[in-house]
Amino acid sequence: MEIGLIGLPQVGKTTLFNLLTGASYPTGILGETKVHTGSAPVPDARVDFLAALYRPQKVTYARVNFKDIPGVDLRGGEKGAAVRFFEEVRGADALCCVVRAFTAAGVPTYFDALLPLREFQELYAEILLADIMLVERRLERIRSGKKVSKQAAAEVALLERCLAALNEERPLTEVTRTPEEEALFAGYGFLSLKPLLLAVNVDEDGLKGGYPQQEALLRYATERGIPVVEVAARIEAEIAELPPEDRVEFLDNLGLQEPGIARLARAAYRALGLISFFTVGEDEVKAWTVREGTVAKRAAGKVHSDIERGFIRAEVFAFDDLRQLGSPAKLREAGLLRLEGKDYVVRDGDVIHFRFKV
Ligand SMILES: Nc1nc2c(ncn2[C@@H]2O[C@H](COP(=O)(O)OP(=O)(O)O)[C@@H](O)[C@H]2O)c(=O)[nH]1
Ligand SMILES: [Mg+2]
Repeated sequence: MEIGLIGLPQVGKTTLFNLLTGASYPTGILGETKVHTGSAPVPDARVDFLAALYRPQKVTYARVNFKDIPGVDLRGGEKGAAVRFFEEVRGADALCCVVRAFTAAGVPTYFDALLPLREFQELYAEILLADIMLVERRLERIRSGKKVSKQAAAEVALLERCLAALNEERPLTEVTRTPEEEALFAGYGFLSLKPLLLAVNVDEDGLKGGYPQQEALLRYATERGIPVVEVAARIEAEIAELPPEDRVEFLDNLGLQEPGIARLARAAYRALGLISFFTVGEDEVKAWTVREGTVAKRAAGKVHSDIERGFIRAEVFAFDDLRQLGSPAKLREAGLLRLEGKDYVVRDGDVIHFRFKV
């Protein structure tokens, strides 16, 4: 599960990537060509709560992978200039577009002024254009083929519907498809089919008092169902250098309860359709990642293949019930401890103990 970070050059993608993954790649490189990959913990207050309760030796958060690619430079002017940059994120499961809403004297701006909405619109247009080019290429290939099979005809009809949507500036998520068409879709790596989120990289002023185009940007994203996370990458990087006990105070001064990258990591996790269940004990409290809709037996397989094979029952309670009542014993008294079978659909926040025999 990987999120591709995309954006114009010098908007703070690598700074954000470093913050998320704990890496320390150089930032501020003009004409950057390197691609970085790494994984980021998904901060979760529920895990913290469980850790405080069970006092385990080890605490493990969920993780998501990020890929940081060179900034898309559109100033060459040729049509579809972004496509070659986007090739790096063809295989990503979701995209996070980073836009610049910070001022910094030494960092060249892409436009004459700070225009985060315009950045996003231009990038979004490039995403749609990249898909248009892909559809057109595929249509051409099918049409130039000699045999016209039934499947090819079905594919042409689908691709034409795609083209119509894209030309109306609608992403491919809005094209309705039958299950058969869904299968045809799978192999293409269309960009506008991927969940998209928007990270706005702000400075301290932006955090406290807003930034240019803020309202219009938020409206534009909301209208399209695109989640927005505002982060202050540079300041957060500075705060991350401080000893942990000082961090809270600095975040507090900025009016933040937690770092923006925590929100970003969680938004990415959600955009990927992922949920967490927890296992608890004296040795480890751990968040496990499954897709929404995963059944108990499959979830057990995440923990160990033996547990999936020898699955008997899942003992389940909801994290929120535990937080309310305070202890597993009280949950039992209240009848909130459930025994579930192999087809139980795991919910986000379930605390599970698997019973199995080998
Ligand atoms: N003042 C300020 N500078 C930032 C911020 N984020 C990134 N920068 C600086 O902007 C430059 C470009 O950052 P980088 O992460 O390399 O951007 P990328 O090209 O999008 O990967 C670097 O000099 C960063 O230190 C921010 O939030 N505030
Ligand atoms: Mg970079």
